[in-house]
Amino acid sequence: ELKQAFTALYGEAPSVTVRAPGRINLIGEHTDYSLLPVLPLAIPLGTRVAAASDSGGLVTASSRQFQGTARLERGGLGQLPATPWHRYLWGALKMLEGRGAPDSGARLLIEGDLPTTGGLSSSSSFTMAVLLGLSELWGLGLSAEELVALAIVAERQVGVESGGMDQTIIGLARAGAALRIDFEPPAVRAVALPEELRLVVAYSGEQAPKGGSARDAYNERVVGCRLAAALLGARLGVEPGTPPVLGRLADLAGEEEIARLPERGCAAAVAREAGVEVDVLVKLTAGVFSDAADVWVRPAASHVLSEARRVDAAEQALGAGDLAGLGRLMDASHGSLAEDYRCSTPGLDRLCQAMRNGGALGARLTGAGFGGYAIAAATPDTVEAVLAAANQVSPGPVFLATAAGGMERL
Ligand code: NG1
Repeated sequence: ELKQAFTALYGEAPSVTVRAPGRINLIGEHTDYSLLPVLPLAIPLGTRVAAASDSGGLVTASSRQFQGTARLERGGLGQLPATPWHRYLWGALKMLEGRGAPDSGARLLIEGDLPTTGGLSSSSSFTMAVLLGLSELWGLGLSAEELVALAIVAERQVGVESGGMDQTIIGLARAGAALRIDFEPPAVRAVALPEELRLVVAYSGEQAPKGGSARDAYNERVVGCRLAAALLGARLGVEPGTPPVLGRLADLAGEEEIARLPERGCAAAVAREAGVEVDVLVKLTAGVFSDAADVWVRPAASHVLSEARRVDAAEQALGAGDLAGLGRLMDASHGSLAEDYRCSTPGLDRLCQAMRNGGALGARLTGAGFGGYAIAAATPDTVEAVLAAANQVSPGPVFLATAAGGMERL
């Protein structure tokens, strides 16, 4: 069907088609950019790209879901385009500058069935699908790992200083399993999901657009983690990295040190106290965060370091088939995200509570939060009641997730 639509649009058949999944994250939220572990799984919804070559370095892209045809010259990409979805194409093309024949262009048709309202990784699915499609089309021979690395920077150039969870799970997912992802040193391992585990996914009704307010709220959290890492590094006498990351201190910072962090602080003051250049705290891939803006510091460290321990515990619970234990960890994760990380919303809280009341073992927001989606763990006995409870408060979609494979050429 995608090939037919492509042929109808461009008057020739595509030479390459690829797909990239979306994802939910079981646990390990807002830990990736502190280089601490995550435990996501790919879902069957995703993005498909059909592609054929064009000459002169022109890349044309159309979609039936997204309005407005994109026309980008590889030789003159210029500034960030105005249309939100064109930006991710632009980000991908920037990463391919200097690769392949300079005059290779492309015609693309991009189709997705992944909701773009936030939380299911539609932006990374899109970026990964475009990068894989172009790599195959232009014979660049990039490996999945290389595409993951390119996609991470591509999205940061669009403005969200994200970690690497989404791109990694989309690139490397295994069907039927979640993936425990570590970032330092980089490692992935498949974590089998107990046969009786059911995962309910439900929309809160609140959009979390990564092109606007959610982007700023996200970057503010990234800077808060850097400030906490810089202060802890200075106080513990440990080099926290450039930029400073909490992952370097995770085994060293005890409750007492975390409790002594300031509730809030600005980068200028933290740089003075920690004896670091203010740039390492505020410089983002796209732009600079204000060094005078006060952000949450202690609660950020408290969430991130406790969430990393919950990832370890959740992996163990899955291995032991302890679904009740997994559920308790999911509830604790949501509580920490809501109270300390302040990235939940009334809609997400209500949805999680409704699913717990409906019999879920546990429920939490998934992805960055600020709106978007929540997930709940259930058993075959309770799943119908949890779905019904979700449907009572969610405007939809509400669906059951299965663990899909990673991106592929079709
Ligand atoms: P969402 O907003 O669900 O795509 C974002 C980041 C992740 C991770 C989570 C929070 C992007 C592309 N992804 O996910 O890296 O930090 O938030 O755990 O921004």
